[in-house]
Amino acid sequence: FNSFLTALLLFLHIQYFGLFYFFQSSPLTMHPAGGQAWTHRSFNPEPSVLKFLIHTQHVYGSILKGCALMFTAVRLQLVRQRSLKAGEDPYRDHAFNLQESDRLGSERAIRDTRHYRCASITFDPDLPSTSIIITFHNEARSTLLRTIKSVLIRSPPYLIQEIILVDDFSSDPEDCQLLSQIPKVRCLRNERREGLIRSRVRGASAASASILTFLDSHCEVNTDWLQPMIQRVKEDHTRVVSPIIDVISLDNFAYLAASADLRGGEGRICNLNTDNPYRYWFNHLGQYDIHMDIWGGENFELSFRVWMCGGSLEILPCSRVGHVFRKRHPYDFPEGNALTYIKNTRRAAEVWMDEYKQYYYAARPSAQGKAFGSIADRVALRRKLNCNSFRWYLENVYPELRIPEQKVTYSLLKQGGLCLESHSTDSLGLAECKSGSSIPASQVIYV
Ligand SMILES: [Mn+2]
Repeated sequence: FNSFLTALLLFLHIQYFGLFYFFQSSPLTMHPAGGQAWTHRSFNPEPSVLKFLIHTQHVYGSILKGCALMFTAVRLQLVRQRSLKAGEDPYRDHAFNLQESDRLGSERAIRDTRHYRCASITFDPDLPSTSIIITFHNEARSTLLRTIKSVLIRSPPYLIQEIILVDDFSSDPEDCQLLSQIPKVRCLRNERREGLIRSRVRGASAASASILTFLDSHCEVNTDWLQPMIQRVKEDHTRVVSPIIDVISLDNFAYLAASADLRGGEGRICNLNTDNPYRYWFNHLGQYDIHMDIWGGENFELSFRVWMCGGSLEILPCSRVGHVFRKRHPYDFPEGNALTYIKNTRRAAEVWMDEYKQYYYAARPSAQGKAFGSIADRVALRRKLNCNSFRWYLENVYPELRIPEQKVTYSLLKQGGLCLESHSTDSLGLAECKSGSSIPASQVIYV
C-alpha cells in the first residue's frame, strides 16, 4: 500500500508541476437520436446535448526500477444539459435509469467496500501491465465513460497498458471514434453484430499486454481493484481471477457492497476476468467458444474449462468492481433471446458436462432438440488438453453442490416369501410381498 501511495503522490506532484500539458479538443458531435451527445470542450452552448470535456495530461516520468513509465491523467467531465421529455421512460433504451446515470456524470466517488484489512496488503513492485478489454453495444455514454474513467483514475497508471474498446456494431459509429481520443484508449468497431464472446476474442487478439482483463461496459471499478488480480495471476499464470462484483442500483445508481462470501457457480461471476499473463494460457485454453452468440453461457463454459483443464478460477475479496445488474436485456438478439441463451448453454453442457448434462436438460426441457451448431472443435480441444471429467469437477471443485437425485431404479429385497417394502410413507418392513410381481426378476435381490 505504501509503495502505491508513494507512486500516487509522485504522480500528483508531477501533475501539479505540469511537465507536459496536453489538451485535446474536437468539434461538437451530435448524437443522431438527439438524446445524448458529447464534445470535448465544455463551452459549446448547445443546450440540448450532453457534453463532455476531455482534459488530458501526459506526464512522462522516470521511474520504478529504472523503467520509464508513462503517467497519464485523464479528466473527463460529462455535463448533462438535457432532461428527458415529460413522459419519456428513462428505462426504455438501457433498462436502467438513464436520467439518474447522466445526472451523476462521468466521475463520482464511491465507497471503498473492501474489508478494512485489504488496504494494508502490499503487492510486488514489478507487477506486469494489462490490456483492459471492454466490449459494448449501444451502451449509454454516461455509464461507458464512468467505466473507462474509473479504470483510469483507480488503477496505477503503469498497470494499464491500454484500454481496448470493441464497439459491437452500435448504432452510432462516432462513439468509437470519439472514445479513441482518450489517452490509452483504442476502439475497434465490428462490421456486424457479433455478440460479447466474439467481440472479446477480437479485443484479445488486438491486445499487446500479456495479461488480459475483460470488463463489462456499465461498471465502476473500486479502489485498488487491479493490483490483487494481477498479483495472483503473476504468481501463477494458470489462475483466472475475478473481483467481487458489487451492485450498482439500476434505479438510483447507489453503489452497494456485495457479500464477500461468494463461491464459484453462483451467479455470473465471470463478468470480468483477468486472464492468463502469458498469453499462451488464454490461447492454450481455447480463448472463448466463438460459436456462442451475443451473450450468455460463456461464463459457465469458461469456468468449467479453466478448472477441468488444469487451471483455477478465483474470486478475490480485496478486489471490487461495481456492475449495473439489469432485469432485462435492452438490446436485440438477432436469433431471439431464449434461443441464443439455449444455444450457448447447450454448447457448454454438451462439451463439458458429460453424463451430468441430463440435469441441464431436466432444468431446461425446452432446450431439447434446439440447434446448437457443431461442437466438434470444442470436443477436440477438450481431448487435446486432456481435461478432467465433469465428475472430477463436481468432486474436487464444487463438492458442496447438491446433485439432484439420481434416476430412481426399482429393485426388491426378498427373503423367502417376504419382501422388504414400505408399507406407509414412514415405515419399512418385512412382510408378504405386495409389489413383487411388477419388479423384473433381474432387479430382485435375494437375501
Ligand atoms: Mn452487464
